[in-house]
Amino acid sequence: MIEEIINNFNIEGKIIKIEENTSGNINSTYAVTMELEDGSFKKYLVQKINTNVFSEPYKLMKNIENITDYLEMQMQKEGDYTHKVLKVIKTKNNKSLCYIEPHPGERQYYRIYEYIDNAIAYDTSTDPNIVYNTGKAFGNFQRLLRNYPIKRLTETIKDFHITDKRYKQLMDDIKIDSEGRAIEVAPEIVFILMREEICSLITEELGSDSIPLRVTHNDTKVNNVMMNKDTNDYLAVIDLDTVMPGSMLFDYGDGVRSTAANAKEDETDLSKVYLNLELFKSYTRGYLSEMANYITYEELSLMAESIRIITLELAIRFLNDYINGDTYFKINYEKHNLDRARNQIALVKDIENKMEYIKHYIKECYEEYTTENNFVKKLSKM
Ligand code: GN1
Ligand code: MG
Repeated sequence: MIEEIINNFNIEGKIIKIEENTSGNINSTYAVTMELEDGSFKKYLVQKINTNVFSEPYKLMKNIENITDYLEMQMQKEGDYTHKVLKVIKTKNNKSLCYIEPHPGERQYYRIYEYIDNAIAYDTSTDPNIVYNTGKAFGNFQRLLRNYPIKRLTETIKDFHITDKRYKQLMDDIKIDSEGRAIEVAPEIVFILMREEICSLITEELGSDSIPLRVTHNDTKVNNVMMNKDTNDYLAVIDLDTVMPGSMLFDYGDGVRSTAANAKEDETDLSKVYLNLELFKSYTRGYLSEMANYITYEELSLMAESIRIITLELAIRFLNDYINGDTYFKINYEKHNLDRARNQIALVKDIENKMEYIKHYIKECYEEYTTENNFVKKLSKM
Protein backbone atom coordinates (compact mmCIF):
# COMPACT_ATOMS: atom_id res chain seq x y z
CA MET A 1 0.00 0.00 0.00
CA ILE A 2 2.81 2.42 0.89
CA GLU A 3 4.19 1.66 -2.58
CA GLU A 4 0.93 2.73 -4.21
CA ILE A 5 1.00 5.94 -2.18
CA ILE A 6 4.60 6.77 -2.99
CA ASN A 7 3.81 6.32 -6.68
CA ASN A 8 1.40 9.21 -6.45
CA PHE A 9 4.08 11.63 -5.27
CA ASN A 10 6.88 13.41 -7.03
CA ILE A 11 9.53 11.08 -5.74
CA GLU A 12 12.30 9.21 -7.54
CA GLY A 13 13.81 5.80 -6.96
CA LYS A 14 12.61 2.49 -5.68
CA ILE A 15 11.54 1.61 -2.17
CA ILE A 16 14.06 -0.45 -0.27
CA LYS A 17 12.91 -0.09 3.32
CA ILE A 18 9.76 0.87 5.23
CA GLU A 19 9.92 1.38 8.99
CA GLU A 20 6.92 2.26 11.13
CA ASN A 21 7.39 4.96 13.76
CA THR A 22 5.03 4.32 16.65
CA SER A 23 5.69 7.29 18.92
CA GLY A 24 2.72 9.50 17.88
CA ASN A 25 -0.67 9.12 19.54
CA ILE A 26 -2.69 10.28 16.54
CA ASN A 27 -1.33 9.83 13.01
CA SER A 28 0.46 6.77 11.58
CA THR A 29 4.01 7.42 10.44
CA TYR A 30 6.46 5.49 8.27
CA ALA A 31 10.04 6.24 7.32
CA VAL A 32 10.65 5.10 3.77
CA THR A 33 14.08 4.73 2.18
CA MET A 34 14.39 5.02 -1.59
CA GLU A 35 17.31 3.99 -3.74
CA LEU A 36 18.01 6.36 -6.60
CA GLU A 37 19.36 5.41 -10.01
CA ASP A 38 22.88 6.51 -9.12
CA GLY A 39 22.87 4.11 -6.16
CA SER A 40 22.41 6.78 -3.48
CA PHE A 41 19.60 6.73 -0.89
CA LYS A 42 16.98 9.23 0.10
CA LYS A 43 14.53 8.99 2.98
CA TYR A 44 11.00 10.32 3.34
CA LEU A 45 8.37 10.41 6.03
CA VAL A 46 4.98 9.10 4.97
CA GLN A 47 2.05 9.90 7.23
CA LYS A 48 -1.54 8.79 7.22
CA ILE A 49 -3.67 11.59 8.62
CA ASN A 50 -6.11 10.57 11.31
CA THR A 51 -9.31 12.04 9.89
CA ASN A 52 -11.19 11.19 13.06
CA VAL A 53 -9.14 13.91 14.69
CA PHE A 54 -8.41 16.16 11.71
CA SER A 55 -11.60 16.33 9.71
CA GLU A 56 -10.37 18.79 7.06
CA PRO A 57 -7.00 17.46 5.89
CA TYR A 58 -6.60 19.85 2.95
CA LYS A 59 -7.11 22.90 5.14
CA LEU A 60 -4.65 21.47 7.61
CA MET A 61 -2.07 21.05 4.86
CA LYS A 62 -2.67 24.63 3.70
CA ASN A 63 -1.80 25.82 7.22
CA ILE A 64 1.39 23.76 7.15
CA GLU A 65 2.44 25.01 3.74
CA ASN A 66 1.79 28.63 4.72
CA ILE A 67 3.70 28.31 7.94
CA THR A 68 6.68 26.43 6.54
CA ASP A 69 7.05 28.91 3.64
CA TYR A 70 6.94 31.82 6.06
CA LEU A 71 9.39 30.23 8.48
CA GLU A 72 11.82 29.57 5.69
CA MET A 73 11.62 33.20 4.61
CA GLN A 74 12.18 34.48 8.15
CA MET A 75 15.14 32.19 8.69
CA GLN A 76 16.74 33.37 5.50
CA LYS A 77 16.21 36.98 6.56
CA GLU A 78 18.01 36.27 9.82
CA GLY A 79 20.77 34.39 8.01
CA ASP A 80 19.95 31.20 9.89
CA TYR A 81 21.19 28.32 7.77
CA THR A 82 21.75 25.94 10.70
CA HIS A 83 18.13 25.13 11.40
CA LYS A 84 15.65 23.52 9.09
CA VAL A 85 11.98 23.66 8.21
CA LEU A 86 9.76 20.70 7.35
CA LYS A 87 9.39 20.34 3.61
CA VAL A 88 6.14 19.09 2.11
CA ILE A 89 6.47 16.92 -1.01
CA LYS A 90 3.71 17.41 -3.56
CA THR A 91 1.89 14.73 -5.52
CA LYS A 92 2.33 14.40 -9.26
CA ASN A 93 -0.85 16.50 -9.57
CA ASN A 94 0.70 19.18 -7.38
CA LYS A 95 -1.47 18.41 -4.36
CA SER A 96 -0.26 18.23 -0.76
CA LEU A 97 -2.14 14.99 -0.09
CA CYS A 98 -3.08 11.83 -1.89
CA TYR A 99 -6.06 9.79 -0.93
CA ILE A 100 -6.87 6.16 -1.46
CA GLU A 101 -10.05 4.27 -0.84
CA PRO A 102 -9.06 0.84 0.53
CA HIS A 103 -12.71 0.03 1.22
CA PRO A 104 -15.69 1.68 -0.44
CA GLY A 105 -16.50 4.92 1.35
CA GLU A 106 -13.35 4.88 3.51
CA ARG A 107 -10.94 7.58 2.40
CA GLN A 108 -7.39 7.58 3.68
CA TYR A 109 -5.25 10.69 3.27
CA TYR A 110 -1.47 10.51 3.06
CA ARG A 111 1.23 13.16 2.94
CA ILE A 112 4.97 13.02 2.56
CA TYR A 113 7.71 15.13 4.10
CA GLU A 114 11.36 15.13 3.24
CA TYR A 115 13.23 13.21 5.91
CA ILE A 116 15.49 15.33 8.09
CA ASP A 117 18.92 13.72 8.02
CA ASN A 118 21.26 13.31 10.93
CA ALA A 119 18.44 14.00 13.31
CA ILE A 120 16.85 12.29 16.26
CA ALA A 121 13.62 12.88 18.19
CA TYR A 122 13.68 11.93 21.86
CA ASP A 123 10.58 10.67 23.66
CA THR A 124 12.09 11.81 26.94
CA SER A 125 15.37 13.39 27.85
CA THR A 126 17.27 13.99 31.05
CA ASP A 127 20.00 15.99 29.35
CA PRO A 128 19.62 19.70 30.29
CA ASN A 129 21.21 20.73 27.03
CA ILE A 130 18.66 18.84 24.94
CA VAL A 131 15.85 20.26 27.05
CA TYR A 132 17.25 23.80 26.73
CA ASN A 133 17.39 23.37 22.96
CA THR A 134 13.84 22.04 22.87
CA GLY A 135 12.63 25.18 24.67
CA LYS A 136 14.70 27.30 22.32
CA ALA A 137 13.29 25.56 19.26
CA PHE A 138 9.69 26.28 20.27
CA GLY A 139 10.56 29.81 21.42
CA ASN A 140 12.28 30.45 18.10
CA PHE A 141 9.25 29.05 16.25
CA GLN A 142 6.96 31.52 18.01
CA ARG A 143 9.33 34.43 17.65
CA LEU A 144 9.73 33.91 13.90
CA LEU A 145 5.97 33.63 13.47
CA ARG A 146 5.03 36.53 15.73
CA ASN A 147 4.01 38.83 12.87
CA TYR A 148 2.33 36.19 10.75
CA PRO A 149 -1.26 37.19 9.94
CA ILE A 150 -3.08 34.64 12.06
CA LYS A 151 -6.36 35.15 10.24
CA ARG A 152 -4.89 33.09 7.41
CA LEU A 153 -4.80 30.02 9.62
CA THR A 154 -7.61 27.52 9.96
CA GLU A 155 -8.44 26.09 13.35
CA THR A 156 -7.59 22.44 12.67
CA ILE A 157 -9.20 21.20 15.88
CA LYS A 158 -11.90 23.40 17.31
CA ASP A 159 -11.35 24.64 20.87
CA PHE A 160 -8.24 22.50 21.19
CA HIS A 161 -6.81 24.13 24.30
CA ILE A 162 -9.95 25.64 25.75
CA THR A 163 -9.38 23.92 29.08
CA ASP A 164 -12.72 24.92 30.60
CA LYS A 165 -14.56 23.33 27.66
CA ARG A 166 -12.48 20.18 28.12
CA TYR A 167 -13.54 20.21 31.76
CA LYS A 168 -17.20 20.63 30.89
CA GLN A 169 -17.03 17.89 28.28
CA LEU A 170 -15.60 15.49 30.87
CA MET A 171 -18.36 16.32 33.32
CA ASP A 172 -21.02 15.82 30.63
CA ASP A 173 -19.54 12.49 29.56
CA ILE A 174 -19.33 11.29 33.16
CA LYS A 175 -23.07 11.80 33.41
CA ILE A 176 -23.61 9.68 30.31
CA ASP A 177 -20.95 7.14 31.41
CA SER A 178 -21.37 5.11 28.22
CA GLU A 179 -18.92 2.39 29.27
CA GLY A 180 -19.83 2.24 32.96
CA ARG A 181 -16.31 3.29 33.93
CA ALA A 182 -17.03 6.40 36.00
CA ILE A 183 -17.36 4.64 39.34
CA GLU A 184 -13.86 3.21 39.04
CA VAL A 185 -12.32 6.64 38.61
CA ALA A 186 -14.11 8.55 41.35
CA PRO A 187 -10.88 9.76 43.05
CA GLU A 188 -9.56 11.10 39.73
CA ILE A 189 -12.86 12.87 39.08
CA VAL A 190 -12.77 14.48 42.52
CA PHE A 191 -9.18 15.63 41.95
CA ILE A 192 -10.24 17.37 38.73
CA LEU A 193 -13.46 18.79 40.22
CA MET A 194 -11.44 20.51 42.91
CA ARG A 195 -9.46 22.37 40.28
CA GLU A 196 -12.32 23.66 38.17
CA GLU A 197 -11.42 27.30 38.70
CA ILE A 198 -7.95 27.08 37.16
CA CYS A 199 -9.39 25.73 33.90
CA SER A 200 -10.48 29.21 32.78
CA LEU A 201 -7.47 31.21 34.00
CA ILE A 202 -5.95 31.46 30.52
CA THR A 203 -8.99 31.05 28.30
CA GLU A 204 -11.00 33.85 29.94
CA GLU A 205 -8.71 36.48 28.52
CA LEU A 206 -7.56 34.63 25.43
CA GLY A 207 -7.75 36.87 22.38
CA SER A 208 -7.45 40.13 24.34
CA ASP A 209 -4.39 42.39 24.32
CA SER A 210 -3.19 40.83 27.54
CA ILE A 211 -3.27 37.23 26.31
CA PRO A 212 -3.13 37.70 22.55
CA LEU A 213 -3.80 35.02 19.99
CA ARG A 214 -0.50 34.08 18.44
CA VAL A 215 0.63 31.46 15.97
CA THR A 216 1.18 28.54 18.30
CA HIS A 217 2.27 24.96 17.83
CA ASN A 218 -0.11 23.45 20.41
CA ASP A 219 1.74 20.15 20.79
CA THR A 220 5.14 21.13 22.13
CA LYS A 221 6.30 17.69 23.19
CA VAL A 222 9.98 16.88 23.30
CA ASN A 223 9.58 14.41 20.43
CA ASN A 224 8.19 17.15 18.22
CA VAL A 225 11.63 18.70 17.84
CA MET A 226 14.25 17.00 15.70
CA MET A 227 17.66 17.37 17.29
CA ASN A 228 21.01 17.29 15.55
CA LYS A 229 22.51 13.87 16.39
CA ASP A 230 26.05 15.25 16.69
CA THR A 231 25.57 18.56 18.47
CA ASN A 232 22.17 18.15 20.19
CA ASP A 233 21.26 21.58 18.86
CA TYR A 234 17.70 21.66 17.55
CA LEU A 235 17.25 21.10 13.85
CA ALA A 236 13.55 21.54 13.20
CA VAL A 237 10.15 21.75 14.82
CA ILE A 238 7.87 19.03 13.47
CA ASP A 239 4.27 17.80 13.85
CA LEU A 240 2.66 20.99 12.59
CA ASP A 241 -0.91 19.66 12.42
CA THR A 242 -2.09 21.68 15.37
CA VAL A 243 -0.39 24.94 14.39
CA MET A 244 -3.20 27.46 14.71
CA PRO A 245 -4.11 30.61 16.63
CA GLY A 246 -3.64 30.02 20.35
CA SER A 247 -1.85 31.18 23.48
CA MET A 248 1.89 31.00 24.00
CA LEU A 249 1.02 29.85 27.52
CA PHE A 250 -0.17 26.44 26.38
CA ASP A 251 2.94 25.99 24.27
CA TYR A 252 5.28 26.98 27.08
CA GLY A 253 3.37 24.97 29.71
CA ASP A 254 3.11 21.87 27.54
CA GLY A 255 6.80 22.10 26.71
CA VAL A 256 7.69 22.01 30.40
CA ARG A 257 5.12 19.28 31.10
CA SER A 258 6.57 17.09 28.43
CA THR A 259 10.30 17.75 28.66
CA ALA A 260 10.78 18.25 32.38
CA ALA A 261 8.66 15.36 33.61
CA ASN A 262 10.89 12.76 35.08
CA ALA A 263 9.03 9.83 33.52
CA LYS A 264 7.07 9.00 30.40
CA GLU A 265 3.42 10.00 30.11
CA ASP A 266 2.28 6.41 30.74
CA GLU A 267 4.66 5.45 33.55
CA THR A 268 2.59 3.55 36.11
CA ASP A 269 5.07 3.71 38.99
CA LEU A 270 3.86 7.09 40.18
CA SER A 271 6.78 7.53 42.57
CA LYS A 272 8.83 8.18 39.43
CA VAL A 273 6.48 10.88 38.16
CA TYR A 274 7.61 14.36 39.15
CA LEU A 275 8.78 17.61 37.65
CA ASN A 276 12.54 17.71 37.41
CA LEU A 277 13.41 21.28 38.40
CA GLU A 278 16.76 21.27 36.64
CA LEU A 279 14.99 20.40 33.39
CA PHE A 280 12.22 22.92 34.03
CA LYS A 281 14.91 25.59 34.35
CA SER A 282 16.63 24.49 31.16
CA TYR A 283 13.42 24.56 29.16
CA THR A 284 12.43 27.95 30.56
CA ARG A 285 15.83 29.44 29.75
CA GLY A 286 15.71 28.08 26.21
CA TYR A 287 12.20 29.41 25.66
CA LEU A 288 12.75 32.86 27.19
CA SER A 289 16.07 33.33 25.42
CA GLU A 290 13.91 33.64 22.29
CA MET A 291 10.63 35.07 23.55
CA ALA A 292 11.30 37.23 26.63
CA ASN A 293 11.06 40.48 24.70
CA TYR A 294 7.76 39.67 23.07
CA ILE A 295 5.48 38.47 25.84
CA THR A 296 2.97 40.62 27.72
CA TYR A 297 2.88 41.16 31.45
CA GLU A 298 -0.16 38.88 31.83
CA GLU A 299 1.50 36.14 29.85
CA LEU A 300 4.58 36.40 32.01
CA SER A 301 2.52 36.23 35.19
CA LEU A 302 0.62 33.12 34.06
CA MET A 303 3.60 31.12 32.81
CA ALA A 304 3.97 29.15 36.04
CA GLU A 305 0.25 28.36 36.23
CA SER A 306 0.24 27.33 32.59
CA ILE A 307 2.37 24.30 33.44
CA ARG A 308 -0.21 23.16 35.96
CA ILE A 309 -3.18 23.99 33.71
CA ILE A 310 -1.96 22.11 30.64
CA THR A 311 -1.02 19.08 32.74
CA LEU A 312 -4.51 19.09 34.26
CA GLU A 313 -5.90 19.47 30.73
CA LEU A 314 -4.07 16.32 29.65
CA ALA A 315 -5.36 14.46 32.71
CA ILE A 316 -8.87 15.57 31.73
CA ARG A 317 -8.41 14.50 28.11
CA PHE A 318 -6.97 11.06 28.93
CA LEU A 319 -9.62 10.41 31.56
CA ASN A 320 -12.36 11.57 29.22
CA ASP A 321 -11.13 9.23 26.51
CA TYR A 322 -11.09 6.36 29.00
CA ILE A 323 -14.66 7.16 30.08
CA ASN A 324 -15.79 7.31 26.46
CA GLY A 325 -14.29 3.93 25.58
CA ASP A 326 -10.91 5.05 24.13
CA THR A 327 -11.99 6.55 20.86
CA TYR A 328 -9.38 9.33 20.51
CA PHE A 329 -5.84 8.45 21.61
CA LYS A 330 -4.17 5.31 20.35
CA ILE A 331 -3.91 2.78 23.18
CA ASN A 332 -1.70 -0.29 23.58
CA TYR A 333 -3.71 -1.96 26.32
CA GLU A 334 -7.11 -1.64 28.00
CA LYS A 335 -6.34 0.86 30.74
CA HIS A 336 -3.69 2.83 28.90
CA ASN A 337 -5.65 6.06 28.97
CA LEU A 338 -6.45 5.62 32.65
CA ASP A 339 -2.76 5.11 33.42
CA ARG A 340 -1.92 8.24 31.45
CA ALA A 341 -4.57 10.22 33.36
CA ARG A 342 -3.24 9.01 36.73
CA ASN A 343 0.28 9.84 35.66
CA GLN A 344 -0.72 13.40 34.73
CA ILE A 345 -2.59 13.83 38.01
CA ALA A 346 0.55 12.80 39.89
CA LEU A 347 2.45 15.38 37.90
CA VAL A 348 -0.10 18.11 38.69
CA LYS A 349 0.33 17.35 42.42
CA ASP A 350 4.08 17.67 42.19
CA ILE A 351 3.88 20.89 40.15
CA GLU A 352 1.58 22.34 42.83
CA ASN A 353 4.14 21.56 45.52
CA LYS A 354 6.84 23.31 43.52
CA MET A 355 4.79 26.33 42.42
CA GLU A 356 6.59 28.99 44.45
CA TYR A 357 9.97 27.88 43.17
CA ILE A 358 8.68 27.75 39.59
CA LYS A 359 7.24 31.28 39.80
CA HIS A 360 10.40 32.67 41.29
CA TYR A 361 12.63 31.11 38.66
CA ILE A 362 10.50 32.28 35.72
CA LYS A 363 10.77 35.85 37.00
CA GLU A 364 14.50 35.57 37.52
CA CYS A 365 15.02 34.10 34.08
CA TYR A 366 12.82 36.75 32.48
CA GLU A 367 14.96 39.46 34.10
CA GLU A 368 18.01 37.87 32.59
CA TYR A 369 16.73 37.71 29.04
CA THR A 370 14.59 40.75 28.57
CA THR A 371 15.94 44.12 27.53
CA GLU A 372 15.87 46.78 30.20
CA ASN A 373 12.80 48.66 28.94
CA ASN A 374 10.52 45.68 28.90
CA PHE A 375 11.85 44.56 32.20
CA VAL A 376 11.06 47.73 34.13
CA LYS A 377 7.65 48.10 32.52
CA LYS A 378 6.52 44.59 33.33
CA LEU A 379 8.12 43.88 36.67
CA SER A 380 6.84 47.11 38.18
CA LYS A 381 3.37 45.59 37.83
CA MET A 382 4.27 42.31 39.50
C1 GN1 B 1 -1.17 13.79 20.93
O1 GN1 B 1 0.22 12.51 18.46
P1 GN1 B 1 1.02 13.25 19.46
O2 GN1 B 1 1.64 12.31 20.41
O3 GN1 B 1 2.03 14.20 18.84
C2 GN1 B 1 -2.15 14.95 21.03
C3 GN1 B 1 -1.59 16.04 21.95
C4 GN1 B 1 -1.29 15.46 23.31
C5 GN1 B 1 -0.36 14.28 23.15
C6 GN1 B 1 -0.13 13.60 24.47
C7 GN1 B 1 -3.80 16.26 17.92
O4 GN1 B 1 0.00 14.20 20.28
O5 GN1 B 1 -2.53 17.07 22.09
O6 GN1 B 1 -0.69 16.41 24.15
O7 GN1 B 1 -0.89 13.29 22.22
N1 GN1 B 1 -2.40 15.51 19.72
C8 GN1 B 1 -3.65 15.76 19.31
O8 GN1 B 1 0.87 12.66 24.34
O9 GN1 B 1 -4.64 15.59 20.02
MG1 MG C 1 3.97 14.11 17.68
